Amino acid sequence: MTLGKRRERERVLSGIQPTGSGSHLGNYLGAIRHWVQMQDDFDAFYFIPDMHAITVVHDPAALHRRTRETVAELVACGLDPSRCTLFVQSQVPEHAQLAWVLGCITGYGEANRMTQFKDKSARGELGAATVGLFTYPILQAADILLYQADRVPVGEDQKQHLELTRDLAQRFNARFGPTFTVPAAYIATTAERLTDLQEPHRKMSKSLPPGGTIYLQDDPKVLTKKIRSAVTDMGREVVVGPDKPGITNLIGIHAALTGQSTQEVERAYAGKGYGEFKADVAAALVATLEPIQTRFREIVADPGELDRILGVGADKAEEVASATLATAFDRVGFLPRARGAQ
Ligand code: ATP
Ligand code: LTN
Repeated sequence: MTLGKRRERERVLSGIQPTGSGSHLGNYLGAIRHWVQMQDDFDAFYFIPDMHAITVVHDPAALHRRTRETVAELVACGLDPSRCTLFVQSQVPEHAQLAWVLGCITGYGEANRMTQFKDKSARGELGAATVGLFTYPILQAADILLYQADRVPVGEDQKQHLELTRDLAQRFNARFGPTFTVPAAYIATTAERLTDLQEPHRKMSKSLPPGGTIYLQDDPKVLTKKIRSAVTDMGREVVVGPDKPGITNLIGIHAALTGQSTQEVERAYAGKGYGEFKADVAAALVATLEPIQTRFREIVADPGELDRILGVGADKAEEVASATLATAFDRVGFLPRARGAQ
């Protein structure tokens, strides 16, 4: 919150990258669906971190297309631009400006401890590690602190970046005076961490082969086929267990899609086999995704309207971001610019 002033609703902020071949079911069940629920109870800011997307090798045409498509997916899933602030990071220049200042209070060793940098820089297919990839978490801290976010709902993989954000906020406040809200993490439970259908020990991800990943845009036939050929485990009982990662994942998906607990799903399938269970998971999936897909096709067909929505979002975002940046610049001793001088 802007220090001194109390807001009526807590502010949340989160982002989803416009990378890969579209959002997947893990993104939806683990993140997007919660963002939709949060837009009424919170002052919600959601954005597309396109500047983060260029920290690994990328194709400009694909980034351009995926940025609009990601927005269309979010709206199709239920984000309502009149109830939340929806925007694209590169359209609000304050992100890069604050990142510079935060970079100047981040220790080199501190940045060097970030495990995502180590993981991604070790993966050759993403290209040689760049300075942008190294400073990725500092830009992420700027994303969060610019909006004085109280909570940041993200998956477990982002925990370390949130801790860095909190450290930087506290350090800046201590050194230059109270400026930033120190955000609380809001980490999705591991129960909602979907795994790959073909390799159920790994998280469902945009960067694994498509057979194990359910994309929100997969057509019903593909969805059914992916579930039918999902790796299952020894035995034939539909129960959760450490020795049954494939079935456990499918039970989690079924439960999340139908709003039941995993125990309820187990009870409903007592004495029934994998075949019947998988058919029902596929049907629940199609029932959830088909309406989203129909809306997506309508929304993405009107790029002018998408750009208009993003223009409104960027204006709303910039109002908050520019006020925070002005305070931060003042605190570190930058001279304010005289506007309209002749
Ligand atoms: P990649 O799959 O290439 O690692 P990603 O799918 O994690 O990328 P992001 O844009 O980094 O995509 O994540 C968007 C949100 O979705 C994050 O909050 C992340 O924690 C969540 N998320 C990603 N994968 C899963 C998953 N398998 N299960 C649950 N939540 C997930
Ligand atoms: N690194 C995040 C995406 C991201 C983000 C943010 C999430 C960039 N900036 C600010 C929350 C808040 C990811 O890979 N999921």
